[in-house]
Amino acid sequence: MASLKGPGEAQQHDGSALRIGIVHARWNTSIIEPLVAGTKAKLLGSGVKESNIVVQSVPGAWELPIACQKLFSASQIQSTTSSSLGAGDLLGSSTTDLTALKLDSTGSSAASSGPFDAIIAIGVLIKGETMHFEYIADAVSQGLMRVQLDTGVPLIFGLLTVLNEEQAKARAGVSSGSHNHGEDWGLAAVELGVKRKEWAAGKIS
Ligand code: DLZ
Repeated sequence: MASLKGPGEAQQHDGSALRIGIVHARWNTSIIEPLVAGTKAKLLGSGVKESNIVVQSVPGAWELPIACQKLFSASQIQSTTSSSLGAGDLLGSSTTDLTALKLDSTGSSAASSGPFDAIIAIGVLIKGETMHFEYIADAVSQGLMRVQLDTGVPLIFGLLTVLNEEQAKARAGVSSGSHNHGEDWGLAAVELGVKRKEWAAGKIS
């Protein structure tokens, strides 16, 4: 019987016009590495060009929200310095930074030097014996959602919050027969990146 869990049948979306950022924590590196690899594999498999995938790291999950926010701003600055401004922000209701969004004649951001179409935040929080885990997990989750809604850029939630290393391995495709959740995050980034562009252009398919 098919599992109730998971995003259902994978949807195919063409990621060839997208620029995607990956920001990952370095804590629990042995789990982070396969998650990032699984994410990248699905981005590339969906047509995202290698040169349009930018990977940055931060020490721990706590740093993910600020890093995602500032990386997005940096991509906007990069886009305005590499060419003149477009017609304005059609992509979201953001109050910060989006005035600098560069659009081409089709209303899309130019992939290689344009602002990111989606950012994937990847971290692994493993519960210890103190309350650290609870505080970080809650704050990071809320921080990532805030960045997503403030910027209007899809921010994929690649934060594993697990009780032990075994659970982490089972979600990173490391344990035999287990599924790598990074693959789902890569697909989600492409789907949301494509849909956001369409919605921004007033297209509802
Ligand atoms: C301090 C800490 C602890 C205890 N556990 C984790 C963890 O399981 N996963 C993770 O990504 N980061 C952890 N950190 C580090 C914090 O996220 C952060 O990097 C530091 O507190 C410095 O701000």
